[in-house]
Amino acid sequence: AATAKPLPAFVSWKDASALIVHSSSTLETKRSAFGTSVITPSEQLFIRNNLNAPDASILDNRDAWTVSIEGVKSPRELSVAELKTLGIETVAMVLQCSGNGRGFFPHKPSGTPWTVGAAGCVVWSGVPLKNVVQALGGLADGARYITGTGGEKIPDGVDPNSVKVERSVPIAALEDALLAWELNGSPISLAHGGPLRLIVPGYTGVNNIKYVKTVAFTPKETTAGIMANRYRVSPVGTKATSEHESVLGMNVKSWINGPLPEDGNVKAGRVQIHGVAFGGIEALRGVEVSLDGGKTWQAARLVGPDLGKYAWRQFVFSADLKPGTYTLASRATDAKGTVQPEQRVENQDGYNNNSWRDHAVQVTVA
Ligand code: MSS
Repeated sequence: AATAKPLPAFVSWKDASALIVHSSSTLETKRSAFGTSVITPSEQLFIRNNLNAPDASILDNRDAWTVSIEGVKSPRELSVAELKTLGIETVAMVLQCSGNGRGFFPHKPSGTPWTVGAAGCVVWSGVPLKNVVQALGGLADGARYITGTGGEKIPDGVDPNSVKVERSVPIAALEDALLAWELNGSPISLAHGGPLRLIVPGYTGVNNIKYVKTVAFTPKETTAGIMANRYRVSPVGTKATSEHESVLGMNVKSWINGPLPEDGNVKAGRVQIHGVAFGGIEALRGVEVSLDGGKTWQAARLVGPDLGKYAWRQFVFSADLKPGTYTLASRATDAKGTVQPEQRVENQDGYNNNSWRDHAVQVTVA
């Protein structure tokens, strides 16, 4: 067996036993590490960076970091210290990479083959972005998108537009967006986007811009490559263009985290089947469990505190299992009544996989 890769230096503080190191910029939480509490500890949270993180010295004086706010009546730069005077809000939410579940696509898309662990439920604290807009005189006319830009250094000799991390989300996201400086009760680490991160609850990971340098309220989506022709849902065999759907709001999803095949045989008798379920951009209504590969379903019980519409809930289904082989599946429903589908939507780059069948697990009870 291949030996596990060591933790990259910028995340050396992470819990190696809870993580799969795919590369120096992609780390996945092990399915068995999600546990049954609600919050994913920062030490266990996945990492995905498109560019090298900026130098750690940007954390030396966090309050001095500035973000430029554009597309408002009085555009200007604000320091984190100033932002801290404008309000405080806290949100618990699922942070999930658009490509989580890519590893289940049969055509083996390029990109990290995440199974379930490019996701976590975390708590951010910062200032509501709408407070900042208000302090700067309100939105400029024609603002239809929130366009956030990351603070990475662009490598020499490459076209900035092709690599910079800049994403646009619909202006409706202003309702719940934050400029956050805290993650799970600590100042945000460099790896997760400190000193300041744009948080867009309900939207896929890529829309949550780390080391945010500019927030612009724009009439159009950015033409940066990461928006214009990447992170789009295009048919298998076709290259994505701006005509294809962008990864924005997350869809309803759940998966089982225990028992898992990797834990070996399950002892016959009472078994607590548990996992996580979330509505994505909608709230969660409920989740069902199947012991027979999706032929029959029964309601599972949501456990632990409800941390709001953007957080996930842990669920449990208590079953008496006789010896045999079982295909355990879970299926969530969001507040609008949309049910997690059986099948993934096939697409070239392996985005938005919420297929309950792909996430089912086979266990042997003995
Ligand atoms: N930001 C920045 N600035 N840069 C980069 O690269 N990435 C993305 C986000 N943000 C980036 C950013 C992605 S892509 C993701 S997922 C996320 O982030 C992650 O997070 P963490 O913290 O976990 O690492 Mo996919 O959709």
